[in-house]
Amino acid sequence: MSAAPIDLLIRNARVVACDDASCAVAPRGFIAIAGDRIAAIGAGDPTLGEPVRDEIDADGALLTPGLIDCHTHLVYAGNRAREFEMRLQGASYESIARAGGGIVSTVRQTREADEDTLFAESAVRLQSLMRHGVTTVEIKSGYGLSLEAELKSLRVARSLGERFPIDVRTSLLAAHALPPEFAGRPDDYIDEIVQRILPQAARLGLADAVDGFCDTIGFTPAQTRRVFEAARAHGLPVKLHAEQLSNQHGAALAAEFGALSADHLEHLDEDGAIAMARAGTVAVLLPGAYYFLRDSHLPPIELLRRHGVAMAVSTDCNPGTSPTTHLPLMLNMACTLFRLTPAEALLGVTRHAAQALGLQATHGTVELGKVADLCLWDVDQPAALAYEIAGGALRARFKNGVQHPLQ
Ligand code: DI6
Ligand code: FE
Repeated sequence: MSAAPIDLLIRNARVVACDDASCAVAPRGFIAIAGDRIAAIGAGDPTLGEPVRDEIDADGALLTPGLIDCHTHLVYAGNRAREFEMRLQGASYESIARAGGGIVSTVRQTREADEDTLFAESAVRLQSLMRHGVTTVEIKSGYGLSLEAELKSLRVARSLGERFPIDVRTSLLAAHALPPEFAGRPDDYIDEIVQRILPQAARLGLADAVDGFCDTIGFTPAQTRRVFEAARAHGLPVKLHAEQLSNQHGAALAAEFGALSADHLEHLDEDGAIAMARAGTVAVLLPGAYYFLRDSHLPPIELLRRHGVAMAVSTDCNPGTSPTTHLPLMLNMACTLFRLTPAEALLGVTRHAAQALGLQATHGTVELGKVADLCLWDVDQPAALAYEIAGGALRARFKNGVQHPLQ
């Protein structure tokens, strides 16, 4: 037992530990928390020399790491329900985007919203994520697409992390779509990103990483490379929306820059998977977008497994292709649609999601010395977390060692 005073003792918890093949559940035991860290883990009842400030009886509930949603676009204004109706009548996502709808319609609304409104609309989604067990979230910009509006979005993301008990990691996604004022001049917009937007975001400390959308309705590999070079020059790690609608070999490009992750990957080929494996780039799978677009081109899960690429699972929370804040539902979709095992899915929202954010040293597992971000679930076995369709099994959520009500 550690010498530090214990701030919180959780008794009678069954701790879940997963490897790539399966999840193991320890017999009932305890977790002791000192400050924001896990200070002791043990079987049965603890014999503590130190005073214990607070104590909780988990009564046999499963204990997992707090969930990590490593890919969201949750700062935006408005919604795209009208576009949803158009797609139900046969319009495609690409045709709507090419006709000036899609991402650009959210850009209009996000630019018009003042900072408080943008904060309030985004806070609703953030609180919903938290109710579903999320303790760390990545939030991208990408609905501003101008210096002012990109910085506004990143500031809102940062203040969400300050106002709510959740860690927010931000990514600058200025290279998400071509803003209307740059129509026909994509390379000029890339100049704007690399000369003004990215340096400012970096200087103000508003971006933890840089992302891009490399696709036929996004940016070319050559344009993406320029964004990555600027990120590198400013000491920021990169990640990429790659191979979502077509194969642009974006995953290999991302891997060349040592990317934290390459995301979507429905059209990834074997060379891309090999490049990712070599670089330690995590594959972030987004079954919500696959489902919502009624995609039928499955990401090559078997290739990723064969080459030992770590797989994460995330909501992709965004108004156009994945309007969801239910990360546990994504576990079910990852298994049902992509045939991940429940263990792979759970790793995908814990250890591998931490890796996708570069946080694996401190987050993503229930281990001595790690940050005490934890969830207690009213289920009998780990697979039940992926089995339930949008279930509500979360009993308690702890952020930095403190339990917060699930309002
Ligand atoms: N791929 C996506 O699925 C989201 N962004 C991207 O590059 C969709 C964004 C949107 O449609 O608003
Ligand atoms: Fe996305």
